[in-house]
Amino acid sequence: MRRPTLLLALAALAVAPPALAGWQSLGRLPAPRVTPRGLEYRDGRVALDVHAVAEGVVRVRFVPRPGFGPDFSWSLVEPRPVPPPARCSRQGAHDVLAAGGLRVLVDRSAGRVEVQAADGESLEADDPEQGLAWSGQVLRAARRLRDDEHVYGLGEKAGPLDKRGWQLGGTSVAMWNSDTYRYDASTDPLYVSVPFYLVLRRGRAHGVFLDESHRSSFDVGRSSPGRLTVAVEGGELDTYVIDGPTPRQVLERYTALTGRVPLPPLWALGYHQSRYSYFPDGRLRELARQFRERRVPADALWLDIHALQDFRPLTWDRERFPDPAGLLAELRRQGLRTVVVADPHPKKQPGEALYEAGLAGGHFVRRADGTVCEGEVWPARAEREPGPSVFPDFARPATRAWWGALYGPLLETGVAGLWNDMDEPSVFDGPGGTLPLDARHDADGRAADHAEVHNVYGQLMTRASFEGLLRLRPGQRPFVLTRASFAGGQRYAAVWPGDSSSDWSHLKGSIPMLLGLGLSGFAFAGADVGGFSDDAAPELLARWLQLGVFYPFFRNHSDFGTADQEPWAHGQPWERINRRSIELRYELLPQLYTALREASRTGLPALRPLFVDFPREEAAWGLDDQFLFGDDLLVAPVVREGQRRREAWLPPGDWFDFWTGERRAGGRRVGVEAPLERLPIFVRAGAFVFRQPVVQHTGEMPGQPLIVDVYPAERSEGRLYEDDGESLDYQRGVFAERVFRQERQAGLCRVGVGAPVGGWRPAARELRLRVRLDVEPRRVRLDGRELPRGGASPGWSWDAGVAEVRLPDPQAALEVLLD
Ligand code: MIG
Repeated sequence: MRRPTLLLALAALAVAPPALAGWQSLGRLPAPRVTPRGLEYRDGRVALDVHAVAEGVVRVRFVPRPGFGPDFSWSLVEPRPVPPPARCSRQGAHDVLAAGGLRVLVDRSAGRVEVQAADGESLEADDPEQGLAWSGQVLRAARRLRDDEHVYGLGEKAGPLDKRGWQLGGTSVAMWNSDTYRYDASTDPLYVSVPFYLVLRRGRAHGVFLDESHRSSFDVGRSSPGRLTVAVEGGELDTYVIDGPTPRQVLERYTALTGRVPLPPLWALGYHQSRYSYFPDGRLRELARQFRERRVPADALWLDIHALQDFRPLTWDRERFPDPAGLLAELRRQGLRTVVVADPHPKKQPGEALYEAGLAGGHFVRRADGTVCEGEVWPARAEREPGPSVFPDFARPATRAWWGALYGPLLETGVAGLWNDMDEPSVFDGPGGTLPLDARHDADGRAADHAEVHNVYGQLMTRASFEGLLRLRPGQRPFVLTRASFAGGQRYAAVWPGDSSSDWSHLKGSIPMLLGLGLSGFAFAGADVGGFSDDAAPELLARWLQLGVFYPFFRNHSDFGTADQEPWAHGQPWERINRRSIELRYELLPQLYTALREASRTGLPALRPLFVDFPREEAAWGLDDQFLFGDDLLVAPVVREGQRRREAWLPPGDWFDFWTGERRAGGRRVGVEAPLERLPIFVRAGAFVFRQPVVQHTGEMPGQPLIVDVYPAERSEGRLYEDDGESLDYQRGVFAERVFRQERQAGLCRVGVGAPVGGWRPAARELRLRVRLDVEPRRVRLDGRELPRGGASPGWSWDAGVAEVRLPDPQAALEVLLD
């Protein structure tokens, strides 16, 4: 489903030669004003600023107007970084700004800008033929694109990981949040817009962020192979160039600017079961009973729009759910939390409290003529009393506060998390499927139209939800899932890429899509496991569950009227296979949690493409059917029906088959078995893999043994992060972080565990160090004392190449010697 003709028109405009389409280009610039932040050009026609922003970050801001409006951003974290000192000079034909390790060169006579790294490496440069140009409201930047540059990110995009295209044929994408039911690999745009990309050239990385919410497009070498053209249909061309040189550094700096995913509550990382829609209450009770009786682990059940009275947000259908509080409490006693859908379209219902309060508070988006904007969404499709909806103006702080407080009764009913859907916003009978572009928003006192607010509407709704949850449940981590968002929205909600289909192309396509989201700041994301529309065949569901184990967010969800998609829906052997997949997720939770903590601290996504860790390996640049999960696991999913074996590329170094323990030399492609029961997974040599025994839900984790698999290397280090899993105390240092080390030489292996850092300690438990060795050790010593062999704890045993050392976890430093 290709949608917007407008965008095609825009793309055509963007590539037409200036003279033909009425484009004006920047041309000669006047002498700049030099300020403490950098260079500022004004000539009564255009304004161009070249500013230092932070270490490794510069900003190039342009409007074809005499000056800039307020310096406003929908995405940046406030307060903004304090800029490093800037040195401005004139060198040959250029004005030069040197700041934070970057140099910006402005060629005044041609009106061209170039950004270089301190070592002289050219990162970004205007295309020599076309630089900055404009036509009416449309602003365009044409940049040089070199043959050896690979381009990643750009948010939620179907298609290949490298936006240069499968064969460097280029791609062209737009930023315009869209409800795209039954999309496919060629549909663009989708629900989430992130105008940020990462460029990798011969192993060196930098990033470019366009801080503008108006509709934009990115032509990555498609119309012209040597050119990357960015066009925006309003606002400013406000660009941040972010240096690496490593991909990690680019991600760290981009997320320092726009924010990072907050650490989710532990339960949100468990397995979630959803469908459109589970009802009535008895169905939920039955579902809970099935999960527990069949011993399929799960942490949350989801309620979709049939749980609401006539599809109206923030209500309950009292016939289907006469006692929601009772039901939710019953589920909770079984370790199951409940997440409820909360859409942005209350019904226009005169006399009803929500609508009246919204009207009285001036909370709804208005048409250009000042009347309240109406549109048909779900409440218009209700069987009883159908009618139009109105739309909260989430751009307005007072409206966000009002909406956030409306979740109070849901929380009192026992709801654990919120699901913001339809927040593009999707409006069935609206122009282009959304609100009119001239609809009026109130951006904290500044008048803004929907053309500006459209792309951030979902992001702002999730901000209202997240901040509302924080206020209603102080000290507890919020959980919000959203369909629409924008750069910076990673601070408020996890995302899922909407309405996929139950077919293999969508399973495969979810990998580059989620990798791209992770590279765009959205490190907490997951696609509908099993696919949304259509019926999932047994093999597809099994393989998708196996892949979903490694989605940061792991939810099985399916469309109205589709066949059952629960893990047991297809009988045996599928139920057994699917249970095993979900069990693996729970075993690996300590590892995943540590990886998400890292994402929340540095922006490094848990699910990431191999080039992030191996930027110099050419084989990694286009790989999007395998990925890294945390620092040490490499996953090569099965993406085709009937596939029982596949090839995987292993980066240089040694790798171990997760299932068989077999050592495989990397730096090449290897064949690997992929029986129906499991996906190929490899572990990096020197890894510490943190696991626990299978639990039925995260509430069962306290007191579980901590299992640490130690994969051989001469010397290596690993880190484990733990905390209470639900409160915000970790922000005040109430966590436990431990460093694990190994050293091996001539028949001796030393494993050291550091004392935990931080103010939290886990419940009493056993520590099981499982050390891989070539030969059976003669003895094992713990802090100098020899341990008995056998099943006791402390004690050790040997089985198939693994020495397992068991001891009560002292929560203090210890050392184990095996020789
Ligand atoms: O247009 O709430 O993407 O996950 O189940 C349908 C019902 C509205 C779209 C979401 C889907 C959800 C469905 N919603």
